[in-house]
Amino acid sequence: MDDINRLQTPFHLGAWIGLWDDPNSWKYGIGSNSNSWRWSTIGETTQINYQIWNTPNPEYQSSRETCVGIWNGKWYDANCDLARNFACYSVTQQNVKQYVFIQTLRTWSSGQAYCRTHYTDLAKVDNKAENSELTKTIPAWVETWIGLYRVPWSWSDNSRSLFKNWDSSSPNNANGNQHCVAENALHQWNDENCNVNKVFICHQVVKMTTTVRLTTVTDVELTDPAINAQVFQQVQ
Ligand SMILES: [Ca+2]
Ligand SMILES: [Ca+2]
Repeated sequence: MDDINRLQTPFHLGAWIGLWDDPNSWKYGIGSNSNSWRWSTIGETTQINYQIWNTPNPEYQSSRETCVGIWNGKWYDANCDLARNFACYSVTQQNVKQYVFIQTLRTWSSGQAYCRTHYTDLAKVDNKAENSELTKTIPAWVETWIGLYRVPWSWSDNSRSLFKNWDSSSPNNANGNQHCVAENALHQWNDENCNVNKVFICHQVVKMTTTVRLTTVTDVELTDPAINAQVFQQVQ
């Protein structure tokens, strides 16, 4: 809020700030940026980049969909709070993933906790063969959580602050194309279409210099460079 208070000029039509949900990181790829997809068991994406979306997913509807389910062999993003069946996996000694379909309705994170207790984690899928194996364990037309998720919104300068100041109706990803953030006259934030022209606010980090002024009472000759150096060393 100190930073917010430093933004003094109100802009009634909104001013762009550096928060965004770069669609190139999650809509068109598994990605490697901070707001891209991650596997539950490793907490990050893989270099393999295998994906099989049920288009138009992932679409991050209403800014609520950050967990992934599988349905008839294809993936979709959905609200993590929905109760769904889920798929766990464990790894054999031959390093082969074995998938287990759990026929109990749970939220994504509740399913994750169950899988971590009884197996390795929620299902991780790295290639087409594994996706087929997983699909075989799941009855047709049954929505099932897998271990893919993402943390949306990141800062343009790649800093890690989790602070948000959304207005009461944001973010909502209206029309499915609101991936950049502007602040209103009250300095509250709204997700909007990145292609709209707005004024914008930059930032830079200013180096602060501190000056210390000392008064000393002493008999020594302070103009002597050697003594001067000693005093300076003490002050440092
Ligand atoms: Ca979706
Ligand atoms: Ca919005």
